[in-house]
Amino acid sequence: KPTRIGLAGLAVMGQNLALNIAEKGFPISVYNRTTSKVDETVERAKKEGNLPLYGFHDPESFVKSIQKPRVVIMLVKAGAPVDQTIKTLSVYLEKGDCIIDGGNEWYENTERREKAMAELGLLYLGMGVSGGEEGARYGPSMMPGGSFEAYKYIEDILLKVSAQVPDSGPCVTFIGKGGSGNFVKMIHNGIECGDMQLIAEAYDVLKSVGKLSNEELQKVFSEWNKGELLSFLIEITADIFGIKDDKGDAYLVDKVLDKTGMKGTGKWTVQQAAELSIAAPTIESSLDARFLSGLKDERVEASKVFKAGGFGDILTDQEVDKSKLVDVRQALYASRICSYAQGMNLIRAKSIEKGWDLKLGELARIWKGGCIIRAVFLDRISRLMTGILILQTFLWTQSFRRRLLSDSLRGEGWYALLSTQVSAPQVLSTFKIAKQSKISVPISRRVQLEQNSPLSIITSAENFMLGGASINSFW
Ligand code: NBP
Repeated sequence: KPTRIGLAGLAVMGQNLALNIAEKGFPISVYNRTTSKVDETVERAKKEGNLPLYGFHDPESFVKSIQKPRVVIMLVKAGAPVDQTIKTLSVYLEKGDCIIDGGNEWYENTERREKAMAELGLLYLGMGVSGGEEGARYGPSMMPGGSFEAYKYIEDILLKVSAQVPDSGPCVTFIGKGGSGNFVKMIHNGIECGDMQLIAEAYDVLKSVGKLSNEELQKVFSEWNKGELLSFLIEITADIFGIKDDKGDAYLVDKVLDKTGMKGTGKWTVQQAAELSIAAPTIESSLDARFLSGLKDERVEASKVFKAGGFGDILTDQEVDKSKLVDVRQALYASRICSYAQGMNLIRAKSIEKGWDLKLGELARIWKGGCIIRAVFLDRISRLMTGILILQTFLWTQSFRRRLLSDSLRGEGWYALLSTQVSAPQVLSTFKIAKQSKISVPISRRVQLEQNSPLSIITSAENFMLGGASINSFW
């Protein structure tokens, strides 16, 4: 009996998504260039409850095992491997069949392939899938874009396989035409980069200025995760502070090298921001931080010069009231709202340019579960989409950037060079401007250049104090 759907590409994402689909009762055929992964997946399907998953070692029998019109999801590395896989499979596909690229593909590649497939009478979808390994296995957020007809073929599968959020339904919706599904997923990843940077900055303030221990940090983040910051990334941040290394005598977080790379979607997001003339300062800052983190050797050298010049730690020598410092929570919340709004602004601008007619509230809804940026406040973003866009436009002003730079120049040249990285305080001060409050937010910042700690510019504790103004009252 033919299977309902096929999946080609059985690395982390493909293997788990195939098992998820099978578990939801849709018989699935699977294929991978390296056949050992096919056997591995079949083995897992047996172990995880005799799931209806069938492995094939050659592309022809794989394609022919699927019911017509055939639908094949590809989950291979973006770029040339996708073209290669399409070439391999399309030989056996027939008019009306459909290929879905579930990877993090550049949206223009998807549009190019959709056209080429149409010439062969085949339908094509570019579908962002978020949630990593666990999401793929137990319920991801899915962003399909391209042929609506193709979407309709598999809507019933996607509705069951995606993450289910009790009050807002399955985390999937038809995004729009062309490469819109990939574009939206790319921006999702850009927002994720911004989120991670903001959390890292908050961590840095608490650890370096407040000198909170890992136990205290875990308590603070767990507490934050009970309120408006409730989200996947805050949750896993809280968890990591409690994990010891494999010898069990030191905390793992203190052993992680402060150096990171990137896979591409964050960079594409920033390139698109520039193309569309949309300000995305938090997302851009997060990318800058990654670039700088990669320069480990230079940073170690610079830290020696910095210390020799008498610029030690300005803040780490000061007594700080830890209980007040925990108000970084408010800064983080404000910053995250703005970061998500920057992403939404980018999507809106692209939607207008391409005539995609994307529904921003719907996007916030399908990001509420399954994906890495899931957060409780997306509920509000979903409802208040119009308001938040206006807010964001208001928030980012050139004059504010100038103010930051001039403040920095009064300090040291170092600061001026690097201050464009600052994201959380930018937001708070612009919040202040937006609210036209009279709260004074002193700007002072330092550059932390020691070995073993992230190169980051952080602001003094008082920068993070919102005084009497609460973010909740603002929006
Ligand atoms: P990878 O991105 O690591 O790709 C590995 C897969 O690509 C394997 O199945 C491999 O086959 C196949 N492949 C390659 Br590489 N070159 C090929 C070629 N020339 N022809 C055919 N197949 C080829 O896998 P992944 O991490 O599961 O990610 C899959 C997609 O999902 C990517 O676009 C990724 O960006 C995206 N994504 C990943 C995550 C995540 O958490 N990993 C999350 C969200 C989205 P082989 O076994 O024969 O080498």
